[in-house]
Amino acid sequence: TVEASSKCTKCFPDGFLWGAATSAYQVEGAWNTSGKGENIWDWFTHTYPEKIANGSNGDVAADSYHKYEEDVDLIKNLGANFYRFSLSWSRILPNGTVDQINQDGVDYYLALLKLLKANNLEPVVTIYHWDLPLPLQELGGWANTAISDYYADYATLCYSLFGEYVTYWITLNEPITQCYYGYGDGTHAPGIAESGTATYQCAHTQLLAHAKAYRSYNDSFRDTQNGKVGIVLVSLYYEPLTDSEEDKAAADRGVQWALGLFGHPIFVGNWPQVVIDRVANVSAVQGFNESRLPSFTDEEVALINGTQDYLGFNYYTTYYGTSIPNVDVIEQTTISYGVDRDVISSVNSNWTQSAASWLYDVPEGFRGMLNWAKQQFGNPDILVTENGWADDLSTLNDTERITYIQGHLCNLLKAIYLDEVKVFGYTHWSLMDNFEWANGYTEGFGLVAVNFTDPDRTRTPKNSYYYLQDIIASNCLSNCPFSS
Ligand code: PNW
Repeated sequence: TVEASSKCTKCFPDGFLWGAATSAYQVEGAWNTSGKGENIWDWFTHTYPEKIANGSNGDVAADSYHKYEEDVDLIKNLGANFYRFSLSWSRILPNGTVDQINQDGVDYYLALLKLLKANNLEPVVTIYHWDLPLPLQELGGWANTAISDYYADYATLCYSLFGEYVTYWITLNEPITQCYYGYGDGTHAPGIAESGTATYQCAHTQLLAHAKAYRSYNDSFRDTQNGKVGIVLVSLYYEPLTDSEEDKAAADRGVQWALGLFGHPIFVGNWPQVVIDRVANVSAVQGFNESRLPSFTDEEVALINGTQDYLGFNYYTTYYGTSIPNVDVIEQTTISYGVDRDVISSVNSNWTQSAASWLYDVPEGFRGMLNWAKQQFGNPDILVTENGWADDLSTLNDTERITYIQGHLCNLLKAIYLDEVKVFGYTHWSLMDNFEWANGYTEGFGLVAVNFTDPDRTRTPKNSYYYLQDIIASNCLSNCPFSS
């Protein structure tokens, strides 16, 4: 009946913000033109094409360097309030350092920012989305704490060049993903596979980098620019495999080793205690003199703590967690993040799997994860900065993505109204199909399809684009039954 269906329509709070996201390496292309320097993804894809599906790369990608006007039109027509995109460090600073600025790169971002402003769209600007300038990798990249100072210099330059246009800054995108895939299993640039050591060193440096950039904004820009600075964190959510206390603890460790690893130092102070204790104990068993987890000095704990105006929060999927059988035997010889963490993941055969092998449609996990962040991090203001679904590139009738969006937005509404999680906006990943890192162009997260064999990189909205357009226009979601 009409009454029943209107009861099942729920609206988002007034002023709720809607947007869609991309990142520089994944969409811009123009990898070596207009003065851009080489970054680790240029180097990684060119040097190890066998590590990327079909040997592809981001040399041209969606060609957003040349087609940003169309991208802005797509955001505008979606009805969104904002566009989340990232700055390419090596496009602005070809060597990674502030002694040489590439004016063409600066002009590109100024043009994009001015066009957004002219269209009444807010930029949500990610300063760093995994594309470290190659000269800084040659110094050790994120395994070297000195990189945190180069990053802070770069971020400070971004505030001074672009800050008059920017309300929402994001310092770093998903440090756990870069530190794990880039320094832990080596499937992402820079291809280092030392998860028991380099992953933690990378995390340590990225936290220092974030904190220094946040402090720089506070000290020199906040008074005049009045923006907000946050970090984007992600984790797989874990449900305990059974009701046992052991499985509950395992599920919690699964989240602590990702969301907790970065959120705890920022929102609470220092690493999560379970991470400190376990890495120290396992390191000792293995014969190390010190924990493989780098420690923070008291000054560094204080430097990092409180460096957030909001939490940028990405959620994709959920697994079941249980601990590793005989972990006490395995840990004697295996030096790894996975053994330190002590979680085995599994899935429910009822969950729909996407074209990305790791991504299942588990919408309740979104609500669970938001509550985890609320509870552990003192109920922060949250901007959902990514949430999305992968299918194969030719699917314009993307019913699975529509189902995914509907389920996740319904759980977001429950988190807002039933659980009082303070979420003020939602960003879909991605605005358009793009270079999906090691999976290249074999799967698409876009609301808009891009024809990657067409030199013009023609963009075509999928059905999900129009579905989300309707939700944004009404600020309401249908078919989401709950009462409060
Ligand atoms: C994010 N996980 O990465 C990145 O921010 C994007 O650049 C990327 O294209 C997008 O999600 C889709 O992969 C993630 O295992 C990688 O939960 C892995 C996970 C989550 C996000």
